[in-house]
Amino acid sequence: MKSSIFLALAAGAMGAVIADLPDIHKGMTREQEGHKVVASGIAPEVQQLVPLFNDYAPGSKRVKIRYGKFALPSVNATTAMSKLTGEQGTMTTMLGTMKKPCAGDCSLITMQAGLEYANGQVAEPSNGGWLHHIVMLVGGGSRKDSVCSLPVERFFSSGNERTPTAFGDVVNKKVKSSFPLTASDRFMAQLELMNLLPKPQDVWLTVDYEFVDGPRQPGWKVAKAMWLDVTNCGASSVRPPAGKQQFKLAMRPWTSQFDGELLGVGGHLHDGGVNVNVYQNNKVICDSRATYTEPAHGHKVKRDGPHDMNDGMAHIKQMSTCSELGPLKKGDKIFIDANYDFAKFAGMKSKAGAYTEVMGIAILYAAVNL
Ligand SMILES: [Cu+2]
Repeated sequence: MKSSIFLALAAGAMGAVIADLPDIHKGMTREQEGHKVVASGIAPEVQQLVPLFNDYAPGSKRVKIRYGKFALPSVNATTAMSKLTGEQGTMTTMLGTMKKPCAGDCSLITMQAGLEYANGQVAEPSNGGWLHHIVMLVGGGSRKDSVCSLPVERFFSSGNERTPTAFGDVVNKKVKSSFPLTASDRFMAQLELMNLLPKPQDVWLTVDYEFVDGPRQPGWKVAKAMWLDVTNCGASSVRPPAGKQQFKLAMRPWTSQFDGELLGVGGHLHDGGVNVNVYQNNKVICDSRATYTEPAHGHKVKRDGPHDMNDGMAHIKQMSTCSELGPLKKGDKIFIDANYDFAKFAGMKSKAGAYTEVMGIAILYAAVNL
């Protein structure tokens, strides 16, 4: 069971977001928000930050937790992982027990992943640090996944675009929801990081959590993440059909056990992808489309998902998202299909010249009545 869970989570860079959030930082610098840089020292494991969503969730707190350290190999080093993926400078790991923002009851409002160096300086592509992807799960008690029969719930994911995820309608405030946690919950993650520099570097994963302490707010709905995948509950990666430039990958419908409100959804594709359609009872409720970077030259690193590498190829820069999608009813059939066109957008190829595996995923968030 365990290995299949981890396989199912070996997904690529992911930006799950409820809405295209406006400037949530309200003009504050990182320092003003409370992010510390400790010159030639090590930044604290837990930092209190200024809350950003008090207007949605009165009394909310915001905290940054650092996880690590993680030793990134040089981009020139060949590792077991780089042999597998063809991507140099990467490392993957499972985090078994991660510190939570609260020990007892609290409710998550937003989360945002990041990457830092020892002193707290942001690790980003310009200085070599790449957050390839993270998928976070919560286990313990009666936790189970919303879509697949896993004894853990997949609730958060991010790629290097580091898009914040909201567990409620924090922009328009029409639906009140959060992701409640209890003392028995355990956080775990599947993580892939990457180095762009020709020297090893140590980095720390960060997660900024905004949350409300105490039991779930009366009358608030519960946020659920639905991991919709063309491999259904499989390993997410699909070998492109041989000899085809255009193809469609489709998922078996998932039947909702929930009543609630659909908050938002965004797709995930690899290069060559055009769009992900999300269906509710055979009607498209979101057409999540890929936009590509302009091709540029001078860099050899390949990667999965949105980025700005200069390797002479156009790559997926962003996937559009949809929000406020209306009601979700028990019995609704929800599914996706993913469309690829290698004639229009170049697909990734291995050194041997074969197309590498692709994905078709969408993460749908709903506020459900529980
Ligand atoms: Cu992927």
